[in-house]
Amino acid sequence: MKLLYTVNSPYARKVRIVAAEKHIDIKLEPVVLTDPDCPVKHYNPLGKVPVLILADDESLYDSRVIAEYLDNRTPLAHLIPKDNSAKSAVRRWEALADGVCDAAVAVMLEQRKSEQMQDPTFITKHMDKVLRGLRALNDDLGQNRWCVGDAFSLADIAVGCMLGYVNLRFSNVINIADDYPNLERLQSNLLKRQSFSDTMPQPN
Ligand SMILES: N[C@@H](CCC(=O)N[C@@H](CS)C(=O)NCC(=O)O)C(=O)O
Repeated sequence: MKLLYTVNSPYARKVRIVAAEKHIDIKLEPVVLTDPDCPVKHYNPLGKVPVLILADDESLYDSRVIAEYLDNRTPLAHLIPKDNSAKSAVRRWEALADGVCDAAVAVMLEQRKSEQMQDPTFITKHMDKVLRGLRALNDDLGQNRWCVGDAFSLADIAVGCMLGYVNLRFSNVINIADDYPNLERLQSNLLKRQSFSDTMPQPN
């Protein structure tokens, strides 16, 4: 199996962490999405990473589909619970964490435009989603060690990848440690895991 990814994609990081936690060997192939020969569009019509290419050259996307596929590939250390309520809870945490990433990516892309081309209303609308999402995740976590129940799960991985991305792109305007202390505590627990420290975003 081969994963097409970019190093700072929070969605691709989620998949890389799931594979590492499940001890599943995947060949990692970094791609440049703007490269005219980039293979991603061939495997995913949406042109987005991550894409997992299977042995028969079939492909899987997006990150949620790939994470579930990998989780079911081995019985070891399930990251998505079997119990229906716990499973929905994990998926909801993941949906919110991914949604914060979607909004953060939208702000980042808008801010990369020349100043005259930027739409301040668009930026405010999407930054509000980021801030509301962080607040809800911080409050829902409370003093708990993990997002759902008393076990590490895909919910923690999704939230951790979102925090890594927010720190990477918005540490000048969002202070996780001061404003979201429960998420900061979760993040420092997560960073003790090799799967997280091996996949840290790289400022570019
Ligand atoms: N919902 C998708 C989101 C994937 C996504 O937006 N990836 C970004 C990189 S962070 C991308 O490939 N963007 C390129 C594009 O939109 O053309 C997932 O979970 O995999």
